[in-house]
Amino acid sequence: MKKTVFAALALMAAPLALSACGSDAAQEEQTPEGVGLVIENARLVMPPVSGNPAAIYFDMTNSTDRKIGYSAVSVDKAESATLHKKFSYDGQPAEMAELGPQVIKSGETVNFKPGDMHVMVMNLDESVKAGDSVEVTLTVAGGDKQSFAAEVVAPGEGMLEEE
Ligand SMILES: [Cu+2]
Repeated sequence: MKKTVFAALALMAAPLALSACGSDAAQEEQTPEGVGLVIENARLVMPPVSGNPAAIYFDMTNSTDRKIGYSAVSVDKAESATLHKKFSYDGQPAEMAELGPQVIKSGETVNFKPGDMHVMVMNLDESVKAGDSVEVTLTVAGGDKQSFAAEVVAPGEGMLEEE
């Protein structure tokens, strides 16, 4: 039913429909029912070497009028996952460390991105392949949870510059 309506609208507004055509499903906003964190561009980058950790990157915006603390993350089909950050100092090789509790302010956007914050994924199930999606769950202060889907991409496709 939805598709029929969309097709009819597209016919009436052909020039507009052209620009909307290119939108990739993975780029669409995932509006959570959860705690008011809006997650975009979530992707899990497979490790170049099987058995190594995978990394998840995403952009997260606090759409509420209060700050939100978060401290833990889990990923289905993985043994464990942690919030990580890559640090680099002048002239030193970059190092990663696990992050303690984090706070995202009202209206703030935090970018989990290569070379910076990421979710480190240990022992991802071998059945997971590029094109799949995995469910990522953040636990926020107070114990509420926020889940979102991350698209699985091959090594190199997610601007991987670590591991
Ligand atoms: Cu890491």
